[in-house]
Amino acid sequence: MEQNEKIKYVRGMFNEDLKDVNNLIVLNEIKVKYLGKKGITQDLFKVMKVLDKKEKKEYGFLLNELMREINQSLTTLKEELELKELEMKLTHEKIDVTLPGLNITTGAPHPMSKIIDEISELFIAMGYDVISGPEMETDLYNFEYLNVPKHHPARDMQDTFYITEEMLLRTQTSPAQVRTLLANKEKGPVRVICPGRVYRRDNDDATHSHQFAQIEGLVVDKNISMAHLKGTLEIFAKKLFGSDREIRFRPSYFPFTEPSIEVDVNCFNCNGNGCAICKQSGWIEILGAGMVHPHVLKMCGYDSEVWTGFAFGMGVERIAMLKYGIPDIRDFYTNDLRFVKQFDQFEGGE
Ligand code: 2NM
Repeated sequence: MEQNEKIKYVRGMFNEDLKDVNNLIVLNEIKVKYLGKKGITQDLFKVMKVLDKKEKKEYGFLLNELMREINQSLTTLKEELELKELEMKLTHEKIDVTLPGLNITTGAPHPMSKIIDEISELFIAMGYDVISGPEMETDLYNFEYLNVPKHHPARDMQDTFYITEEMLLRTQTSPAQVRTLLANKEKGPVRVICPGRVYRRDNDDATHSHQFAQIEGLVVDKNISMAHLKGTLEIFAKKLFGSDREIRFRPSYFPFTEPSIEVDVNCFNCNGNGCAICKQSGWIEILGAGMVHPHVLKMCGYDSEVWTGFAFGMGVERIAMLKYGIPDIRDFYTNDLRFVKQFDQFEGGE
């Protein structure tokens, strides 16, 4: 019964080996050692060939029993080890929900977008439409329709970017308003503002830029007077610079308005007493305006005996610099995120 002893021996050896198994890798090595193609149990099967019938029956029975035991032990141990490894993973990979989160950086609207939106909203609330027009314009819309005479210095090569003799970069947004008046087939009332980029041949410095933003407004209706203009701009000044603000008109000149005025707001910093911001005058210039020149209305197809209108125009950067205390116009264009980020905290109005 030498072959039966072999089975006993293998069983003993297997049980000894099993004691050292403490992970799934070693378990698999043991599995290959005993059950693999060249494994120990294969050798035990080879013995069958040389046995007689009676021996074969007894040996086969014992061998089957061993195989069952080995399979059973390996399966049980595998399940135990898998469970142990899962538990290890769960304790080690636990998520600490008290750890601080990652910083998510968010964008902030550019101060120019903020102020343009705020100003637009306040005119929209008064019933204005917001219009836009091309930045590349013709001499006709930019100058001729606006009553800017042929030899006015603004038309000079020194002051305007010409593309050809006829085409130019608009020097104000008014040509868009001219287009609105011309397109109004019924020649009915018009109430629009036009925010947009304009271009002038200036040398850039802290207060000048060859490209800047303007917001111009235009109201045309029957019986529109300077009083409407003053009331409108007062609402604008109070909304943007605080409810204590007052405005004053000073006479001025624009070819497209008659009379023409400059508009000042009393200083929001010193309340009109005099400080560095208002240069000790108590007043700050915020825009130009006037009653639309009858000739401009006529050229656009309006009977100037029936229709009158007011118009105004402001430089947006200048307004934003005053409101936010920005010292240099170039800060708007250099895209320093530290600059832009500061305006996250500002909310429009009072
Ligand atoms: C200003 C000052 C005064 C103005 C005039 C017009 C138009 F198209 F109706 F004639 N739009 N804007 C105007 C008037 C602009 O900017 C300082």
